[in-house]
Amino acid sequence: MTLADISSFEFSAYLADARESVEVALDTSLGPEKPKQLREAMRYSLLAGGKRLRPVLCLAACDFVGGDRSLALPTAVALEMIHTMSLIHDDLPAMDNDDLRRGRPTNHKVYGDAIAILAGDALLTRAFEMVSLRSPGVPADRLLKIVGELSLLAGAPGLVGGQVVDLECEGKEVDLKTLEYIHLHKTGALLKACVTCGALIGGAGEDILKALETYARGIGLAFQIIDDVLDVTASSDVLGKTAGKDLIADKTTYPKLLGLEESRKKASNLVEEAKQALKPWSKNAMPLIALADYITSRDR
Ligand code: GRG
Repeated sequence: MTLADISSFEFSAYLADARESVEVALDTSLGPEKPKQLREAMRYSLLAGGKRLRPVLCLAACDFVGGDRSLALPTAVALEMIHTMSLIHDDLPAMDNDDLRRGRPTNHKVYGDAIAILAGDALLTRAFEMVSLRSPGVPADRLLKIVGELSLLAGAPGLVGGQVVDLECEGKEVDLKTLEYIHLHKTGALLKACVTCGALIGGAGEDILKALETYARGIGLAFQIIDDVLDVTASSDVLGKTAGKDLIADKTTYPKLLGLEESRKKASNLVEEAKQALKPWSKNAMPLIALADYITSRDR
């Protein structure tokens, strides 16, 4: 990629456009669920804003392989549903016990623990409905692969496994290897699924999928390192969630093990490695490259 390519690519316009289509699709993804309380609890968290990084990554991966982005929207919505349900459950008293998320009281603070758990469950199952029943125009074999990806990312090999190790490690000495395991599962697995699913919908071949896996590993780990850094350096107002939580919960983080500067350096090196993986396709990769940079430059 030349410097002219980089400067002519309008990342903020790209991001705004992708986010707008995601917001519309999220809004229409929830029908008139009954009972009303469940519907409200699902909408409360799903439509509470957030950076929408995961669905945007899915769309960008579809763009990257020359796919039709509109076909990837239901899957992008599914990925944001899984992310949102994981936040609802993570905030529960039995887990991270938090009362602020996306700048508002957490789901269980508004609807109670039982409804929050069930709203999370309903979003998780709705995610699979979005892919299997609400993705017109996508060949069935691609949808089946995506259902497989989502199953792996959400369950024991992904989010749930990472969360359990994270909970087990609270208040204990944790080495870098274990910390990396937690982050790659709790956070990295979802980001990997976003790019893999977007690329699968666009009809990516094995070589591109392999390169995207390397890209996703880099941005996934970098994203969580920056999350740890922001937990120390940013305010709750800017983050929209409780700052300083890792220290309170006695969690091992990258800043705790490496210090702030080294953590930032590590994140930046990982992002460089991620971008490097896409070099053979650099012209089409501008949105994914810009998203990788956004991960380290973000302030919330
Ligand atoms: C998926 C079945 C299933 C269960 C979930 C609770 C749990 C198991 C896992 C916890 C996963 C978790 C909360 C990881 C943290 C990831 C993270 C850094 C989230 C913050 O993401 P942002 O900053 O948030 O992108 P916004 O609000 O912008 O979307």
